[in-house]
Amino acid sequence: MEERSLLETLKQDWLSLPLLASEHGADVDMFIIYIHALMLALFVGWFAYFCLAVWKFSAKRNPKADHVGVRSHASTWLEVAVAVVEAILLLGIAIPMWAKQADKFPDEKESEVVRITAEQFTWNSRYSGPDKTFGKQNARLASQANPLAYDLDDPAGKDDVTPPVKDIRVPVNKNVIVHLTSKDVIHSFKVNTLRVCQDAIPGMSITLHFKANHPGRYLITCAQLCGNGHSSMNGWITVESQVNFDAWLVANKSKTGGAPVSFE
Ligand SMILES: [Cu+2]
Repeated sequence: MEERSLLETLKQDWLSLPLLASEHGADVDMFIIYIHALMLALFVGWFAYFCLAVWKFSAKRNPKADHVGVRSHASTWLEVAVAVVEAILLLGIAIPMWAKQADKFPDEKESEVVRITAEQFTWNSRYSGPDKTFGKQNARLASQANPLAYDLDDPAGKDDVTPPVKDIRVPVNKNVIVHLTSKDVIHSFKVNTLRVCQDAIPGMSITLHFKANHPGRYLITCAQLCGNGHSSMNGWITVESQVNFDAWLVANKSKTGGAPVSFE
């Protein structure tokens, strides 16, 4: 049997973290562990203080109330120490981690770029095809047959691939850049296994990136209450080999011919 490290046991058995399938996710998991360690220390510390107070200041031991109260400054220093630890977690770890994700984008040319459009209550994806250029979209072209308003005359869009809704795929061990938006209300694209969660906002295209390093089929959920079908707003992101991914794109290209498919 494969030996599991203490860290893996802690993550899986104690914290019940889901499978980790992305490169940056290891930092997120470590951060979750640090927060839990601080919470554990606070819990043990406060509980010990509570027991001490019940024992030390019982009516039997202190029949007469002391109106001066606490004379030592230990509690003040303890509070300062907790605030310092929290500041280190926020300024030293959380913000730099966020800045790294937000600023250090991989090169689009060397990445797989996918446009994901959220709508009540599903996920649409679109890939740019061999020319690596997405066809234009124009709000004036929106209709029931073309709800995401693709410009069907734009040559750049001729090789675009629009897979069926809720079926998003990415190659393993390759940087993926997502251009995320929403057709109607605010949604949030969340994939626990990839440690990815980003709001999708109508009128805005928000980019995010990740590198999935573990093949599998992972659940996409919507992490923003978005209407009465919110709980059913799921989808699947499949992480697979480049060969399988390319074959899937070709298969979908021939099926849809780059034209929009109908929505659920
Ligand atoms: Cu939603």
